[in-house]
Amino acid sequence: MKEFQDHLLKSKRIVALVGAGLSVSSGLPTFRGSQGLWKNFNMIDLATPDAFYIDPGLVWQFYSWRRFNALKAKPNRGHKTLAKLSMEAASKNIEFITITQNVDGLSIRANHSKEKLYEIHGSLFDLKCTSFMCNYVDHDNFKNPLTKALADTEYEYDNTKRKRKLLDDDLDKEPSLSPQFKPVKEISESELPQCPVCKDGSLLRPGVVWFGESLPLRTINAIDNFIEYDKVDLILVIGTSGTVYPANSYVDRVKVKGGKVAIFNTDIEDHILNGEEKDTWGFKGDAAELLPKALE
Ligand code: BJW
Repeated sequence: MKEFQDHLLKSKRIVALVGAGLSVSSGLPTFRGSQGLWKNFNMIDLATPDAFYIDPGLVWQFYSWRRFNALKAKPNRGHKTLAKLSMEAASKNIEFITITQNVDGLSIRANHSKEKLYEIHGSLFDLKCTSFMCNYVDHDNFKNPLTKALADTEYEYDNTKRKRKLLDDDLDKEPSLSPQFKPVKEISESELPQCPVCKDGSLLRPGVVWFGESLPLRTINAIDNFIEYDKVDLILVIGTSGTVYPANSYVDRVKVKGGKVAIFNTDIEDHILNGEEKDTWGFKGDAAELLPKALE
């Protein structure tokens, strides 16, 4: 930790690369691993453009459930530490950005600087039109439920005990994973969110990036500029398995230019923990606990 913190103090350009592990102590599940979302559901059936085309009612129930859980969750100390850094960086003469793969909106709710936050996989709270002819996007839509048909879905697959926990105010204190998603009913297209500007009544879809889709170009360009413009001294890799491209490419791009890496994860390979990976520190544990200790 001491060696890492010495480097942190000298670092002038820093990137935080964030994944689902950061929100675990807020009560949200990861994707992979034994408790992960993709262990229980086939991602092809839920998180691809084809899935939405085949069964938009199923996909909307999944995302309605995710929106509900994210709205009930609260930012944890890890989100707050990064948010604080984003706000104080300029006064410390540091250039700092957070690249988050998370769509849960918790970084923004922790008061992370919007300018310095790149939500590369979109947001559960943006809705966008499915028509190629239409650019309509409804940003920051926190309505819950989005339509009458989606109203009771989150309750039907929530057991009473868990429902009480979700509505409690102390998710920060009690890490617990969200209940399982079970689609409960068939919902027709006319009962789903509709584009208000399209005359042909196109559906709105969740504003997230599904497999096989391009990431928002402006966001990707801004990140590329930050990484390529000058050497990044340090990349903090927080709660991500690094399975998904292009997020997983940023670490190597920083390393190639001489930057150092600090990993915060509950699961870290031994050779990293033993200090055998060049220019890489590994801190094993809950990111919400580790980040305040390491960065404040
Ligand atoms: C803790 C913790 C605690 C637990 N504290 N840590 C073949 C076919 C089609 C596509 C491809 C293909 N091969 C490659 C591709 C590309 C594809 C890809 O990478 N696929 C791989 C799976 C192989 N990528 C894409 O398709 C992307 N698009 C693209 O590449 O377009 C080209 C392009 C690039 C650049 C510019 C322009 C164009 C799109 C990827 C979209 C990913 N979407 C999802 C779903 C988002 C919507 C939703 O949320 O439903 O994003 S998938 C899912 O994975 C989600 C996550 O953001 C992402 C990353 O997951 P993450 O965050 O790492 O979570 P986990 O669960 O994997 O890991 C959690 C970690 O936390 C673990 O390490 C735990 O140990 C740890 N942990 N508790 C700290 N308390």
